[in-house]
Amino acid sequence: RPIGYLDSGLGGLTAVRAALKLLPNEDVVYVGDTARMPYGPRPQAEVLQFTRQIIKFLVSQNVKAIVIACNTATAAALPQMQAEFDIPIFGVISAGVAAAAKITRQQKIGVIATEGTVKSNSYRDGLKKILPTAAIHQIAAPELVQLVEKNVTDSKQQKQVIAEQLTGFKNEPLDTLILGCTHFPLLAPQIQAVIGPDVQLIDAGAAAVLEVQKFLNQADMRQVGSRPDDVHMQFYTTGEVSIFEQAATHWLNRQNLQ
Ligand code: DGN
Repeated sequence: RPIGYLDSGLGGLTAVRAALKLLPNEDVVYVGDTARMPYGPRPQAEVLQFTRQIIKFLVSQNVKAIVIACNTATAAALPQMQAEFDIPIFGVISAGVAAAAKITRQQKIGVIATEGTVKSNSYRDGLKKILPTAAIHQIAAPELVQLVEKNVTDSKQQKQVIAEQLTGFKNEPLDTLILGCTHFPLLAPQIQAVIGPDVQLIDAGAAAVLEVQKFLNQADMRQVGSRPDDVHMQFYTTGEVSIFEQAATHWLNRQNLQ
């Protein structure tokens, strides 16, 4: 049985990318809700409703576990979805929090995310529980989502938008920066170039897949039999198929997607 992933668009592919490395034998069903993205500016109740719809679809595809590979949806819906569905459901925020808490040295932590995730304060609250004295600085960076969704590959334009979105960190020296939107790891090298080489970047989606790996091992739910080059991956989008396929192929660095 496959593992299900969902996002508002292409961002959850960063979790799939991590899964290709960490869970190379596991089949994948992915849903990108491109027609209704971005989730960031939407009310939490609406994001919760969308998340529930997609989880119902994934359950109908007979998945054995689900990763809500979207921080905005995790912030809006995770505990409720875990209560409603009788299947293991993972979010990305607690994994990102744990990874950042482990790696930070000076407890100066930045978070870039969507408006919805920043407003929810999920990262701040999660970090404060582990590191009560940490300095946490959150910034909404919705334009970075558009860079990915619009498949902007011009490095000058990328750099300019990233620098603009991160200006709020100018007077905030950081040692760790949480990429609190699953779209952002696709721009990690460019973000690193703007923020400087000394700041450690945290990929929350990849951290979540690590949790899934641990869970599957413990629960003895690993898929056996299929080889990494034989793994079945199915992608669904609510938006324009050809645009999604082109961008997903580019970002996932794969030849062809189904
Ligand atoms: N990729 C989603 C996240 O991690 O929050 C959000 C992107 C969006 O819909 N704005």
